[in-house]
Amino acid sequence: MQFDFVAKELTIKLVYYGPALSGKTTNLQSLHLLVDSTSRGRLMTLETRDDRTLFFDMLPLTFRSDKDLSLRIKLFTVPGQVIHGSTRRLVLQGADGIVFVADSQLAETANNAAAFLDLTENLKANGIKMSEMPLVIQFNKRDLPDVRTDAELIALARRGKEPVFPAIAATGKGVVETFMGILHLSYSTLDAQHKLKDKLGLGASALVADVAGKLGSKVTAEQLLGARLGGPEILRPDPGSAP
Ligand SMILES: Nc1nc2c(ncn2[C@@H]2O[C@H](COP(=O)(O)OP(=O)(O)OP(=O)(O)O)[C@@H](O)[C@H]2O)c(=O)[nH]1
Ligand SMILES: [Mg+2]
Repeated sequence: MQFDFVAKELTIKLVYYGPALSGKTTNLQSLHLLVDSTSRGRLMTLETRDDRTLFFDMLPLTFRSDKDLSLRIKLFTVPGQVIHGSTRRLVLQGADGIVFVADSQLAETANNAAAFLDLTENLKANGIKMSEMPLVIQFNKRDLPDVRTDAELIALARRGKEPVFPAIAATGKGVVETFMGILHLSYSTLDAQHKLKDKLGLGASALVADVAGKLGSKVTAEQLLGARLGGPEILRPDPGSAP
């Protein structure tokens, strides 16, 4: 997090992490299409010829709240391919929250688990405990055959404390819900550490309602956050529920 007192500008960094081809870049592309041009910056991508992320993608979003506060959200993706481990560690630095994009296909279960372990290790290498990092899990590619069942995902969501969101990033389904989930959790965590509500006059729920409105969402912030599987409330994450 960075806060510029003169400009009243708060910058939050959120990172989309997960195995290769799970749909991290697609999440950012879908958000880029949804956000109107006054709030979004250029989506920067650096890919190989076959569309694999080489370094990272970055999408900057800017929202001005009615409290005259400017909120900049920088969304990053990491490259999922196993060989890019050190790049993932670099991109993770300074993250205020993480979306773990898991691939729902049964055949990808082991790759999800390996990427989750890789995330834990990279956070540790950066001196951060998994339990201290706001984290939401997205199960993407719900449209494909041979995927983990809804019941299985609900059971997994109930076992862990991380909010779990289903998605079809390719059509945009669940993308805003996931984004709101991590924004709410990250801002709540920053608020608890830095008393942002007292200092800036803006709490997590008001922030999410504001951003949802500016995203042109037809449903309320509560409905977006309520799209998580298996639980009514967003809680602080605990470690130990690898997807
Ligand atoms: N069927 C289906 N395909 C999807 C979905 N989301 C993404 N894809 C496809 O999956 C492929 C990989 O998506 P990317 O977004 O490039 O994956 P990535 O996680 O950024 O991959 P790396 O950059 O290699 O880590 C692309 O062909 C996408 O179109 C989805 O919800 N359903
Ligand atoms: Mg990518």
